[in-house]
Amino acid sequence: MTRIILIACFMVSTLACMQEKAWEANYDESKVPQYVLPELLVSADGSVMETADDWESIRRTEILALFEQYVYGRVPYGSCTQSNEVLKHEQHALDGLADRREIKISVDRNDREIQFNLLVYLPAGTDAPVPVFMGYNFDGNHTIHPDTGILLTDSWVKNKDEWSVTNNQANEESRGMKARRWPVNMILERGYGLATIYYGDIDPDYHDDFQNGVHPLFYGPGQKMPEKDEWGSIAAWAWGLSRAMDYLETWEAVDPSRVIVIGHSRLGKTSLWAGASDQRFSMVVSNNSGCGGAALSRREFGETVERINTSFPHWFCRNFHDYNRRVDELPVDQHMLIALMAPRPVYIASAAEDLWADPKGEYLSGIHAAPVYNLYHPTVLDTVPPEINVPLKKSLIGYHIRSGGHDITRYDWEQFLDFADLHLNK
Ligand code: GTR
Repeated sequence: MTRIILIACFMVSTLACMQEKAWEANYDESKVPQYVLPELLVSADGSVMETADDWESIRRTEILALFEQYVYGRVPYGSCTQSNEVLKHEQHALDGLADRREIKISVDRNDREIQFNLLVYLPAGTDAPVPVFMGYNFDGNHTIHPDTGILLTDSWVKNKDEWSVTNNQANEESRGMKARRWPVNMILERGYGLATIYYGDIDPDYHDDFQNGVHPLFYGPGQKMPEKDEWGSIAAWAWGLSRAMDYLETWEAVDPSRVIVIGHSRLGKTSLWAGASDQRFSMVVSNNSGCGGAALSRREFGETVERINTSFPHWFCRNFHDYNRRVDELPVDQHMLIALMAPRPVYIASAAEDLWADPKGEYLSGIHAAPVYNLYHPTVLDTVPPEINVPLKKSLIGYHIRSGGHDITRYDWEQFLDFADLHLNK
């Protein structure tokens, strides 16, 4: 009997394994399914949105609620106490180019607390409040620049042999290791500040049924994990950006009407959701954000909803998993996420070799969001994507497809800076 059960188990797991192996990403345009996108400008009761006012008072609210309920999850109700402490302040950092601060932000609720460190570089010696790019980093604030003044994070970090990080604790060897992705000096020289946080301070990026990070602060009595429509990690990271924004709003050296939220890859999904859910961000940048970010889910090109929910069960709310195999029934698609930024400038960046993120699907989201932008200003995007390395910056939906692979480079930042110069009245 036991033998039969064992054999049966073996067969089931072998089958499951074969099924797993059988999945292959589609990279063939001719195999993209026929799809119909959900209506952007028709409200749940069938009325057509004709003005920006209709959009803002009716449809925008509906769409935001749909994304909360079915994709990213809503932040649970209830307030927290937030306190901010400047841990370090150096007025002549980076050889006098920058004023650097690190601020510890603590959020308390239900006798629990999380803390995160906001690292901010502002151009030194400027009197007027400055615009600021704000976004998460993947490996700790100390990795974005060799500057020895940056504190090492105490939070859990991914192990990396090449940096000798083996016990999930940051070390000196990792200082500056991601500097290539963060052209701090150029950003400062162009008159912008840079604010960044290690995303693992808010919620470590591995699936633990939401026992660590910010989620438990919001559990009701006896609650062990978020409800099906409550936040996954992406919504938690977006929430963290809003808490950092709360702080920036109190700081006279920063212009709160010109804070640009930026992110690469999973953190690009995060910057989009932060920009959608918090309209204090005046410009939004998505770099190679792909599935669950700028790319249309219904194209199922490269990474799919099923694939992302399987590989990263903690990123989205559990309701999203119900659509793994019926993406065409999702009440939203990602062009609606881009539309939630309107009329603020939004920039979508793709990379030619980053097919997993579906560059064409990222561009199409911009095209299909344009009708909402058009309610405010004429916003026209060509139906075909631009050539590689030919950025589109004039309209409020900016776009480029860079040569090369999945990454955020100096070239990308140059375009984001130009786009901000153009649209944030600098
Ligand atoms: C990949 C994931 C992508 C993207 C990327 C990243 O493994 O499939 O959706 O988020 O990670 O964040 O680097």
